[in-house]
Amino acid sequence: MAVDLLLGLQWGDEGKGKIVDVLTSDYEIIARFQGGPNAGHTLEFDGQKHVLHTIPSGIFHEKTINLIGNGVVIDPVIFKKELENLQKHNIDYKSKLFISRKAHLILPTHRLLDAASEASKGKAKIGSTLKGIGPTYMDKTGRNGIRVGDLELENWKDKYRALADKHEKMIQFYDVNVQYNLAELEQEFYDAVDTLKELQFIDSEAFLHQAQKEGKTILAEGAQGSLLDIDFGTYPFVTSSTTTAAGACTGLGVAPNQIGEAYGIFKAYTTRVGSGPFPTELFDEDGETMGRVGNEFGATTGRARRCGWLDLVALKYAVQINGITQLIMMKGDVLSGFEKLKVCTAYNYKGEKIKHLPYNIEAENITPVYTELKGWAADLTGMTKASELPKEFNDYVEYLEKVLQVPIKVVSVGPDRKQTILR
Ligand code: 2SA
Ligand code: MG
Repeated sequence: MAVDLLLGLQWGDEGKGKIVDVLTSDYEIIARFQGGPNAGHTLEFDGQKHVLHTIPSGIFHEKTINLIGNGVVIDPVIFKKELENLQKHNIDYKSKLFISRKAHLILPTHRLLDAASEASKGKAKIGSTLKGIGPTYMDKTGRNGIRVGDLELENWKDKYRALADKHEKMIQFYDVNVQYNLAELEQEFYDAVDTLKELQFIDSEAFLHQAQKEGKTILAEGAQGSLLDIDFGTYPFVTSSTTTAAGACTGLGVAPNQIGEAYGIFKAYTTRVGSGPFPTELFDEDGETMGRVGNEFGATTGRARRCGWLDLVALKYAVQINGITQLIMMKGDVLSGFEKLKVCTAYNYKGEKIKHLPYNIEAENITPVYTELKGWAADLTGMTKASELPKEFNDYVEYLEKVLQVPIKVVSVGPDRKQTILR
């Protein structure tokens, strides 16, 4: 059985958590392949809201197996809190949550290094989530990291000590004001590691190969979005992992020819949290309306998200890099009430009209070229069938399909599982 992918195509927060949750009844295994607790996947059902950071979004389904792959970075402290929340809701996670031995651990000092690095950059800061993501992936590629499998060794604390001591020197080197009490943080970390060790650590690539052989259905769940990819995103304002389709291969051990459907998920407009270029960003009432109606606040840090019109140039780029086969459009309901909708179909770049994402998309070089479409007034949030959707909404969707050359199979009109319409 091929492995299907679900990927965010913008700057994250497209609504992946909700869609994985909706799709999970079709899959036996959900696997996260990159990122860590910088992600915030929000799920709403039965009048309750849950936010997951490291745990795959299939955890609320009774029979679904959830795998945290080798490409993920895990902070035991945050992970423990996620488990406690599951416990509160009587989710029996022990039998259906597996962790790759090759996944790397986020240490308390990685978080401190993240803060020190950001503080040292001043105005040029990345706007990271301060979860230690960058420093942990640096230690991974620098071949210094501590992996989940190391926790099974007698002497893992020696390894930990050596790395944490080195980190402390690095924090001093940054020469910025980062306050901390390492003894306290370490106690919390050790406690959380004990909880983590109650879970099943596995050789996850072997597990997945076996599952594929047995014909099990597998969905790889992406975190963040394509424009935050370490290679293809708006570098350096990106995260430190491969958020695009290739990341599922390196983050799970799935061969490229074993990828099946690639579902691409995007919002009907664009948002971004943190620093970095954003050509279609709005600073007016329209942007303010999107933020307010769309409740655009980070699920992990609570930060207000920047909002703007849909950028089809950037979206097309993401569709191509990921080989997207089906699109899912989120938050169409937020655009209800706009008389006119704009979509960016080209850029004016250094005096020239271009239709691709250039090396440098800083605001001083680029102005978006917009196409205007008619808006719709109707409230979509109570709709459950494609036949109920207004004509202007369908025109909007069909216009996007024409530009992107990929069908939009699902539209979401609200946060609840039920507010999902198949086309
Ligand atoms: P990091 O922490 O090193 O990965 O940050 C680097 C950049 O990546 C952005 N980033 C994100 N953007 C949107 N959503 C993310 N997750 C949370 C959520 C965000 C939150 O799902 O709501 O709660 O604020 C996410 N994670 C990383 C980040 O803003 C930096 O620009
Ligand atoms: Mg999110």
